Amino acid sequence: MALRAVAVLCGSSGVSGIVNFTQEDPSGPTTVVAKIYGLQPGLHGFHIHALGDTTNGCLSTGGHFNPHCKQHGGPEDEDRHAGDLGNVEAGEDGCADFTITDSQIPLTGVNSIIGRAVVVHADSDDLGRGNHELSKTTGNAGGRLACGVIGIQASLT
Ligand SMILES: [Cu+2]
Ligand SMILES: [Zn+2]
Repeated sequence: MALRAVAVLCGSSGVSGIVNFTQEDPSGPTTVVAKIYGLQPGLHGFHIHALGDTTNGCLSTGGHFNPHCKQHGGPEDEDRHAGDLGNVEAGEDGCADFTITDSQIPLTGVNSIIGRAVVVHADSDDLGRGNHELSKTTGNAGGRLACGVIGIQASLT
């Protein structure tokens, strides 16, 4: 039975979107499919943040989800936060279609991302490779344009 979750992205910036999560097997990877609208063309950092708290907008969603106490990186890196999903790329129309399959963001178990938040940023994530002082913590991805709390959806049988 496939586990599913969804986050509806919104924010004060006019950016919106839907992020779908599917995990076919409780011990297997999670596939993320995102459609985001209203972005400036180009790359935008895309992460799971630790908290599902939007009482102060996207600012109150905490830092990147990091249950293993690692440094910031890219999704392919050994040393990365679990929540580091890299960048989405928006076209000239401001829309981004993004798909990734990742093993560090389960929908069940102690490291579940349910109840946490998805955040899309104003700038590109340097994946920890920039020389900026924020590279190893946030990828220097800039402001938080939109976010959404990850909620449980009905499972697919
Ligand atoms: Cu982020
Ligand atoms: Zn990170």
